Amino acid sequence: MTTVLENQKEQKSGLDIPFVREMAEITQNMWKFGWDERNGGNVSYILDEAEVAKYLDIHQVIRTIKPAFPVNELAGKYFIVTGSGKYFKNVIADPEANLGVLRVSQDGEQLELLWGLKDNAVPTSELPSHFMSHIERLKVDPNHRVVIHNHATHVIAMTFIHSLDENQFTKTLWEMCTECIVVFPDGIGVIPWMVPGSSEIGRETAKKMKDHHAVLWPHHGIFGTGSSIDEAFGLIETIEKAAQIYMLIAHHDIQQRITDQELADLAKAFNVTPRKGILNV
Ligand code: 2HA
Ligand code: ZN
Repeated sequence: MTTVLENQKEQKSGLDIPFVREMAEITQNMWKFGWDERNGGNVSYILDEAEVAKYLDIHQVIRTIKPAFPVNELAGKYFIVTGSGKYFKNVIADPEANLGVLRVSQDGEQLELLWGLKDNAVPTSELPSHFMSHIERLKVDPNHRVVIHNHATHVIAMTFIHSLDENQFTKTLWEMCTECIVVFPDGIGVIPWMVPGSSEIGRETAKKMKDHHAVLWPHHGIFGTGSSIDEAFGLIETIEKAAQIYMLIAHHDIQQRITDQELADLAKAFNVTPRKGILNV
C-alpha cells in the first residue's frame, strides 16, 4: 500500500500521470541497460487529447517553443518528450524537469508547452528526426505512437565490423536469434554517418521510416518506433540482443546457422512477410 506521503510525492512529480510514469520507467530502464550514458538518447510519444485532458489543463499553455521547421502534418497532436541535455538517469527523480508535454499548434508553427520542461528547458535536440519519423510512420501505420532513440551498445559495436548495406545487416540480425524475423520482418534501415541533431539527419532517417520500423545511425545508435512504448522498446531490445550475439560469435568458427529456408519457414509459420531481396529461397 502507498502511504499518504508517497501519494503526495507522486502527484507533485507527475509520476501519478500514467504516461509520465511510463516515460520515467522506460528511460530508467534504458539507462540501466547502459544504452543512455550522460544525456544520450531521446523519446517522443504521441498522446490522445482525451488522455492528456484527464490529468492536465489543456487550455493552459505555459509557454511556446519554436520547432526547427513548421510541422503542419502534426498540427493539434499531443506529445510527451524528453528534454534536451537531460540525463535518462535523472528522469524518475524529477520528471517535470526532464520531460515535457506539448501540443503542436493548429498552424504547425509552435509547440505549446502544457507541462514539464521546468526552468526553460527545451525538447530533445533530435526533435527534427523524431517529428519527421512520426510523420512518415503515421502515413503507413495509423496506430503508430512512439519514437525511441538510444545508444544500444552492441548495435553500435556491430557498425564497425559489419557491412552497412541494410539488406546484409538485416540478414545477419535475422540469423542471430530465431525471433528476429518475426519481430522485424521489415528489416532495419541504415543511413550513412551524419552529424546528429540536424534536419538533414532527420530527413534521411524519415526516408528510411517509410519502409522500416527501425533505423540505424552508424557509430551512434538506433531509432525504434511502434504503437506503444513496449513495442518500440521491444524492437530495439530484440535488435540489440541479436547484435550482442553477433559480437559474441563474430570472431569464432561458425559450426551451424539458421538457413534461409528455415528463416522463410519461420516467417510463414508466424504469418509475416520478410522484406524482399534478403532471403535466397
Ligand atoms: O540527445 O542522443 O543523438 C543526445 C543524443 C543525440
Ligand atoms: Zn544519440
